[in-house]
Amino acid sequence: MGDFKLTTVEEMEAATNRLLETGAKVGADAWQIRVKNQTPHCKFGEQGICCRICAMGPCRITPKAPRGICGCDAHGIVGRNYLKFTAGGAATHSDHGREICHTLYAADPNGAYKVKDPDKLIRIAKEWGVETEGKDIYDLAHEMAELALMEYGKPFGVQRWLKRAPEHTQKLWHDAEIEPRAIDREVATSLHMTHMGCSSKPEALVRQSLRAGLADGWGGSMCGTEFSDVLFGTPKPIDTEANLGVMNAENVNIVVHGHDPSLSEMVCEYADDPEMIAYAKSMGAKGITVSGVCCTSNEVAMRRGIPMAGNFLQQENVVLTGACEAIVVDVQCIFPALGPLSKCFHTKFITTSPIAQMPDSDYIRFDVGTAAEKAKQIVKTACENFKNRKPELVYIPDMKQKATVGYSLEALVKVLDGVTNSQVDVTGTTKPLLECVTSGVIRGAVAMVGCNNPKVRPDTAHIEMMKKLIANDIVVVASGCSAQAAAKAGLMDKAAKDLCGAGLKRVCELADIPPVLHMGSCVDISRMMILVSELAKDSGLKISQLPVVGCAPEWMSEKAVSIGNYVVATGIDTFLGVDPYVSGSSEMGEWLTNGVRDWVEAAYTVETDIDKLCDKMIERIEEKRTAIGI
Ligand code: XCC
Ligand code: SF4
Repeated sequence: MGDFKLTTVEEMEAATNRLLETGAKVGADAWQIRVKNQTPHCKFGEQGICCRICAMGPCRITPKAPRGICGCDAHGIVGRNYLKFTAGGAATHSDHGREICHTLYAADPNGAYKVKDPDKLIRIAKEWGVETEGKDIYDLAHEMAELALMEYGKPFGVQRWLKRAPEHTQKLWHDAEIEPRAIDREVATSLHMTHMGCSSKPEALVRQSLRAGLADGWGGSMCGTEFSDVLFGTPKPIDTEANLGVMNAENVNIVVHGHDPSLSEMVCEYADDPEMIAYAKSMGAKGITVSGVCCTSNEVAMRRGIPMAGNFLQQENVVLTGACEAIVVDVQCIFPALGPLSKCFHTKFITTSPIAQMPDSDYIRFDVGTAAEKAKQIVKTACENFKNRKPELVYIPDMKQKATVGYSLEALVKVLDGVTNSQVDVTGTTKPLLECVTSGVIRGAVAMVGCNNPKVRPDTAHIEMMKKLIANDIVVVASGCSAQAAAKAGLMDKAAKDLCGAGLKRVCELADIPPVLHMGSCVDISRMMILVSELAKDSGLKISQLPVVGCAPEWMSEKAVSIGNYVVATGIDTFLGVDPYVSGSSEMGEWLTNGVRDWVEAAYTVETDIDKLCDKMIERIEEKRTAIGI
């Protein structure tokens, strides 16, 4: 086994506790403290049976008051809340995708944003029936960006990307009337349906939840992923490191946090600039270290090998090291707590997006036109802040793991090519992977995604489940904060193959991959949707027949529910470790865990006991294998 050893959750917790001691010294608040203040949570909220969508309320459902003032029952209230939750997530992912389309529209061979993967752009253009012959690549980029932007508001027709799904899946969507039309329309329709006096029938609300989810995964998120690849390059396997130890006490530390790579790409660019490095040195530092938190981190890790400082519930920890000169954020999953927290240290909390403005931050508004200049300003500000560090407060836990990341679908197909006996005929398809699955060398795959949530001991569910899955020869593809949990623990180190069953271990050796594959940020779950689509097409099976399931054991955001809905709607059984506020309605529970199966051949399982959740997934994978006779 060599020297390889996973980092345990206990070790990570010990490091966090040491950082919280620093926090206590400077009077800092922390989520660990706030959770206590918020416990117990409101029971009505937890069960989803509180309604405040009109000013006759708020209404709460109790045995004595089974209906709100308008007469809506628990099922209607829970259903509307669930759809609103989904719409919030779909809007958020899709708006991120829209920003990327605008960045593509501004791409310029002499400007800050270039087309780094012209081949991919041409491939998508052909897919969309756009003439590419003899066209300047930037003209094509602008034309494609405009077409993509039209997908958000076109009056007629359904999403262009749906054509990527197997015909069977497209037919299911059509028959169930859940094909997403314009992306923004599905969000608006959802909010229309949940207005006072519109839908209160669970079936209708669940149907629209799936549709709004699909507008995200097969619409806005897919735009985000595909055009980010065009702009910044399609990820390829690359080595990096993960956990707080990637921060460097002698360097200027800039932490990028959020989701949109447009900003972080530029910050990384300038942090690498010799002029900036010299500037950092003139301030007494040895150099500049950029590291990341959350999905922005995943984006720049996948494309540049920028190390990952941590995931969602570690965002305060990076400031608590006392060695963070600037935490630069764009959008989503950013704790407002970073404002007051950064004031306890020398850290500059730099917000950059009109979408995510927060008190106690320095707002350096970032836009595509001024990207280069603003990124430079941010890096300079961080360098100048180095001298304000309080050395007595600096403590960076000596904790990091190696990780190989960057498994886009394109990269995955390529590396797995090496695993087959018949490599010549199957190049460029998922057949090698299918071969491993049908022969039983790999039993199946789990897509592990989503956040941290204090309701689950942070990272434990992600890490423990992954360990068990790979030991059972089930390959894991991961994204978002789940991927970072894996990387921090060491599960994305190729040496982690030693924790696998014999079959998966052999595959890891042959393909030279880790057993947990980093597929990117949360919008990149669209990559997973394309992967299963390709697997279905190449095998002649339905997506729902593949021994593949999805899992979000520690999820917390609206985006995660939107994702869950499109993963289920794509035909993949999805396992949740946190209840989506539906326990107050037996009908909603029944629709989500069973009823939707009639439309899309998949459904949810909610199980808060993590051991059981994992066993249920393994069971489901084995059931699917038996059903197709492999
Ligand atoms: Fe946010 Fe994407 Fe969740 Fe992590 S996993 S906490 S949504 S950063 Ni998306
Ligand atoms: Fe109460 Fe009905 Fe208004 Fe909701 S919509 S707050 S249940 S009266």
